[in-house]
Amino acid sequence: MAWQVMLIFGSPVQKVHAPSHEIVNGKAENHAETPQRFDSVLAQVSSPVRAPADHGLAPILAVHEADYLAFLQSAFGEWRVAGRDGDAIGYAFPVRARRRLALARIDAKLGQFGFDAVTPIAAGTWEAAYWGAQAALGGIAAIAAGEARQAFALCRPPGHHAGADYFGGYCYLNNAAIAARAAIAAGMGPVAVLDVDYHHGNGTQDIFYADGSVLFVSIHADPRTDFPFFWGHAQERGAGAGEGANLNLPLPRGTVWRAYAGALAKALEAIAAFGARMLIVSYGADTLAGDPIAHFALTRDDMARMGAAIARLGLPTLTVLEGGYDVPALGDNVAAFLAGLESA
Ligand code: SP5
Ligand code: ZN
Repeated sequence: MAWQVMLIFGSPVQKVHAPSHEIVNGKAENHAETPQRFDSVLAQVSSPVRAPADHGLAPILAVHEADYLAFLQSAFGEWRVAGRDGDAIGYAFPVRARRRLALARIDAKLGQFGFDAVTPIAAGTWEAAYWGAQAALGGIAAIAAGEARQAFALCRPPGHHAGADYFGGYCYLNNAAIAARAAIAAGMGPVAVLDVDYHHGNGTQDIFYADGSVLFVSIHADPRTDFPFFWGHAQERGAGAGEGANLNLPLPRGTVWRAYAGALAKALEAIAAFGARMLIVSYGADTLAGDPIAHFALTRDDMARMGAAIARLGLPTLTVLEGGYDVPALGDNVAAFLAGLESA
């Protein structure tokens, strides 16, 4: 077994994002995406976690719109100025035609830039999301410099539901997309993003949908039954220059390893056929049996199998953390996946 160096990046600043509630199924529930997730992973990873260097806003602006980033930075302050308690959550959303409008009220802006009621903006949201993105960029920089063949970015809040100009699904900045663009800028392309979170990575799909320079492949719960509902269907294959560079592999609730492994084989085949020279994995541990908000039935041993299968591609790989809400088990599940990745 050839053990490769896996460098791990994360910043304690990422823990300052701590929304109290989300609105789901008509009720205010405790927010599932907690700072304790960071600690659960920190306690189980095998090597020390490095605080990333500050790569600044430029690599984030390569993915996200400037007005959206300005909104993320000012939203919580505007919410307070409007006299509101608690965290900022929108209540009206532009279904008919989302377009640039000069909106005045924070409530209007929350709807303009957000697509759900489960993703509050709290006091430290911007700082935490910013440093999560820097963790992903730290991983790319380390691989680009030849310091490591693999890296793991302990990104929370997660990123794969965030688009160029929208937040949602507990995500604000798309860490995987920011890393992919940075890898291309460093001459490491072609890049493939493999998304194995339980939920479809709609933000990553949207960012690269008409691009063609990045292959996006996602294995996820069928959006006919599961969040994010409006993206992730098998017929979404990319557009224009990105035609054919988007592959969705939806699976039913209750999926176990046997069926999952079949989809994973198709995903890996597509990545090889694309000629990827760099891989970014959006890893969510919400595919395991017992996750409180998701409905697949993979096991911890399956995490090691999944990691090993991905490693057989033989590509330099950055893994970024997405979901996984069984907090006490999260660290062990991530560690099992990373051990699999290192074992091939
Ligand atoms: C990154 C990521 O995994 N985001 C997932 C966001 C999904 N949030 C909405 C899921 C709602 C599921 N409802 C379960 C209610 C249990 N009390
Ligand atoms: Zn998820």
